[in-house]
Amino acid sequence: MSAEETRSKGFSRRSLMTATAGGALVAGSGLGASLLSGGVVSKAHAASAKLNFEPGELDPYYGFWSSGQCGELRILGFPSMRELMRVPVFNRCSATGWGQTNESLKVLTEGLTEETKTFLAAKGMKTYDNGDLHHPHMSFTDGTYDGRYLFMNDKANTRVARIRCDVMKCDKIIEIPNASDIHGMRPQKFPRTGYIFANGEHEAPLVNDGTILDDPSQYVNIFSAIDGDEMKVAWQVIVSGNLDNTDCDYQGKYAFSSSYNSEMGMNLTEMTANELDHVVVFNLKAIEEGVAAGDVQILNGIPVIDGRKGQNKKYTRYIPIPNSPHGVNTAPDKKHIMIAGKLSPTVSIIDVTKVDALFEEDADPRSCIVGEPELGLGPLHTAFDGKGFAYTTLFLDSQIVKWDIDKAVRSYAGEDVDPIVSKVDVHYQPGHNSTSMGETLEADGAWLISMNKFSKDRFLNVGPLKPENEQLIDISSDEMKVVHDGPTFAEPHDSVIVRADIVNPMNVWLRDDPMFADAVAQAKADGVDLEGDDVVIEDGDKVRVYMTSVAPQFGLEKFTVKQGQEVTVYVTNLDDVDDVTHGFCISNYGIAMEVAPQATASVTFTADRPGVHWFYCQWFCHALHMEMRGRMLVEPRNA
Ligand code: RUQ
Ligand code: CUA
Repeated sequence: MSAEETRSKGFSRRSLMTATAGGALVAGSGLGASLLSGGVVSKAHAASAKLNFEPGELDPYYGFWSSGQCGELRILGFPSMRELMRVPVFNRCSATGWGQTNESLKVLTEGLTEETKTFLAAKGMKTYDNGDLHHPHMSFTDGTYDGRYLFMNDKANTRVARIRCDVMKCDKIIEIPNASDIHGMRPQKFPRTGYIFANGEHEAPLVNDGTILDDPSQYVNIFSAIDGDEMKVAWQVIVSGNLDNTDCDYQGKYAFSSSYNSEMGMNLTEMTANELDHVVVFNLKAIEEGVAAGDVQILNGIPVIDGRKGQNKKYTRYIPIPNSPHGVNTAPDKKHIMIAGKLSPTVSIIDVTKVDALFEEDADPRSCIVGEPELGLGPLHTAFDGKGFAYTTLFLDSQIVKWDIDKAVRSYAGEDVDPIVSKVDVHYQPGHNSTSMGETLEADGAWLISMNKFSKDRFLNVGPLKPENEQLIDISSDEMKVVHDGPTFAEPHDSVIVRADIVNPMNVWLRDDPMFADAVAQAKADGVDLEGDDVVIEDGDKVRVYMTSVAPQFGLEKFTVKQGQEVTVYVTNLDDVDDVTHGFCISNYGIAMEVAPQATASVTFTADRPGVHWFYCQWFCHALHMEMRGRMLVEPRNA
């Protein structure tokens, strides 16, 4: 059974438990949300108006939160802001064994370049230990979330990862060759995802092997389009200026990336010298045609197009934008894209229907700008309510400004109207903000979250390192109301808020899930029935220990290995009940992992410490959970 079929099987099983058949249909078939009845939307909307949840009451939205330097993805119930789960991605996780189990190591290593593997191996490492996860975004079909995947970037080690929403586990991580330090990242909105657009933020020599060092004139920046189904880089474009944030239109024609350093400066003075930086427009069809026609160089197996300023104008256009633009956000009106000025108090509005004309000879690159309202100091990111209003964070002013898109356009055209509706103070220095369903065609205008970089005096003092502060804002009326403060640990940059009916994870694993296909294959080769046999197989210097778990017992009360043998323990959790997760921890061996219902998890280590070592269940599963233990007996080598 293919991964795709496995997932659909999961979805159909879930649909039995799902109240809204429409949600399951969309999730399972990958069909558009156009199929969703208005009733589903308005039900969520009505439920979303309330903030206080009774014990046991479920939230109307999922919040998917980045965690910055922590490298994981967090799942919140929204708007209650209850943290529900942490999904390890670029980090190590003591609880789940992410970074230690064979299943997670496969995900963490298979997408690395050979060069990186060699570099890490020299340090005795299999994969990176850290990540810097800024931007989580869900896959789209027909302009709205489809509940299939979440994608996210790692700025620290130039990677992009994917989480399967049916099990809420990361199933792919790829390093992006040729690029340096992926920052802005967005999925294609239409017709579907499709591509994941990923910005290389920092400029470097295209072949970065030390031949070119302190010669910035030879540095380039790389924009990547990743195939989100295959998790492979489809093509790349060399650009002028660095790349910060990115988004794309609802036509499926263009992607847009902001550049805060069009100067290609190497220090602060150089980087902020120009009055105008730019946004790069990527013409997707022209680039695909260029790739097909072979107008590329192949670098690390990837077709790379030259889209630098003054090069082939078919592929890219550079739109001048006031100093150091940052956020790029597409409005649900299908027409406007907001570029936040950062050092300029303005947001520049691009009209996507005027972008075709930019690719004509001698076109004025600013002719697609239809508004540039002055909103306040330090505009960083913009969110939308689907009612014609935009909400921009003002980092320096510590405010959110609500403004009228139509009035901003009319005022740019000369009419005497003020686009600003209202402002609200936030605490303090907001970066990203997100509205409920706000980056989709189904933006519902119920809630906005302001992700503030500083909390200062808002909470009890915990020492010099302070939490950040996220503030929940009711945007159902013109006056925005801050209704909740939520401290967070480092550093949730960005979030998406997704209607709950779109997300339908399974309750237990399917036994044929691809996540543990390797374990299933090895067991088959060993003639072992994972769901019944508790055996130890000795294979030269290797030992494979197969055991089942059913609360409150492991299938083996002990197993014996010889010092120096390479041991792989496979634990299959036969419990088929919601929430009966077991753990497997070997004391004083640094081994620990999670084994969720119906999953198989495995870990490989060298038994280099002789003696009696208890293994125990490290996940509270039963009244006799403490008794769920056994012994690993390691015979000394010279005994
Ligand atoms: S960026 S605070 Cu890393 Cu998302 Cu704007
Ligand atoms: Cu099994 Cu605790």
